Amino acid sequence: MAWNKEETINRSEMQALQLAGLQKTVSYVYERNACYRQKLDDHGVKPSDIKSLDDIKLLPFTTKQDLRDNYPFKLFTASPEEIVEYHATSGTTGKPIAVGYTREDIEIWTESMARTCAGAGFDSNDIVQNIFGYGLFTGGIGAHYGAMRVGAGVIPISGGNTQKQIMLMQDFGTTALTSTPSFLIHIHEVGEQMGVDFKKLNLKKAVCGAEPWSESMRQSIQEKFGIKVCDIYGLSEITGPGVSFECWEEQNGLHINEDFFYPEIIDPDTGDVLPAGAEGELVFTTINKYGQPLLRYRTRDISSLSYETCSCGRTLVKMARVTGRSDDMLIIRGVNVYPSQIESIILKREGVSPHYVVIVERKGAMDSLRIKIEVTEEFMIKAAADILKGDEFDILEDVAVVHNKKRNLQHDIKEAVGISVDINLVPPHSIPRSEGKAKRIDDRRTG
Ligand code: DLL
Repeated sequence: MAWNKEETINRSEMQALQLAGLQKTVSYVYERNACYRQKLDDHGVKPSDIKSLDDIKLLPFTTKQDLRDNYPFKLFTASPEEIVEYHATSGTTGKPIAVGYTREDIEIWTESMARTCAGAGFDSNDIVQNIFGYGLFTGGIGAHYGAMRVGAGVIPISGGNTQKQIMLMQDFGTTALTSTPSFLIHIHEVGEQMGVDFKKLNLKKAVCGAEPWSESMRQSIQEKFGIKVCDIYGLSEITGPGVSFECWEEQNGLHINEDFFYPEIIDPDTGDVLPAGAEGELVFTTINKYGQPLLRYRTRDISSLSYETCSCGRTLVKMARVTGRSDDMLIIRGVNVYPSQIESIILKREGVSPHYVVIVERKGAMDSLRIKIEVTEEFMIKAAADILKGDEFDILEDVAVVHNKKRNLQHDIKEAVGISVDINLVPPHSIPRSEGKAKRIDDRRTG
């Protein structure tokens, strides 16, 4: 069930809201922020030039570099007295990107997250274990605001503490989870070792996101926990989690809260706006934000838009699952490769786990890909038992199984992605686990 009436209004009503929001935002940043005024003047555009939604094309893009150059607060439009909350991105190198919210921004964020939670079937009967990290990362607090708004009871456990996560699921009778998908897989793995059958717990649903993941990973989580899982997308710069969300009914594409965040898809090379259905870089303009509104922010995330009707009744445009960031995209011998393409193949094979790292190396002038994948515990136990028994035939059979697994994976990846890869099958638990976003790429190329 939709949470707000704006989720089901018709296209012309939505466009009227969007145009009003866009005009207000452009005037607001022009009047209140010197950097934006300069940028718009340099571009030769005035707020009064925005007469239709199409005129958004007149506006310059904003990039991550603009936010870095103006770190921490130079792109804020609200005064310090108006800002009530700060967050920052988790950038691994250099300074993070700072974001600030006014009271109105927190309200919009909370409503976006309430729509997300309601979209995934959360309500006042639910006990939500919020595994997204609390702190500067927007995941924990964003999910907390939304789950509370739909009336659920929130357990603010944050990330990490795997055994305690499992204990609370059992003791508190958790019904709903919010987490990165990779950490849920880790929780399941630890629980299995403790002899926990997650399907016998009260768990029913989850909202997962914050990192690229595949449809096969969703199927795997649904199957392992016996729950239904909806995707959630967002980025700190725009609002945090809740920019878009999947509905329980279709689980196929994410409805964008487009009355708050106006989406475009552009060709990442030329900046040209692409039509509905075309794949390209997602760009958002916040049209209802006061702390740090962003005009045509280039997300680097690759997706496409669909205006087709959805059986859930929402009319909000849908974006396709984000397969990866354009800066996560590896170009190997001229071929574009996303780790999530590889993930969906790995997950279809038996005997290997969803724990993998894609290693990029340069040998001479050639880039090559090596994928480290853990074999499953069951497979390892059988092989170890055969070695202990000393039965040569069984041991040889295990070696043949490993060999075939490698060959089949190599074949499937070559078919799907178009390049040859090396496969390293490694023992269970040998790849480091993350408590938040998983690190899937190890790029060892220099220069
Ligand atoms: O990850 C906000 C968030 C928290 C989203 C909790 C969903 C749930 P950042 O740390 O700024 O914010 O990272 C944003 O993460 O540009 C995408 O590249 C990636 N990302 C987020 N959600 C998804 C998703 C949060 N569902 C960056 N699928 C974004 C794929 C995602 N990638």
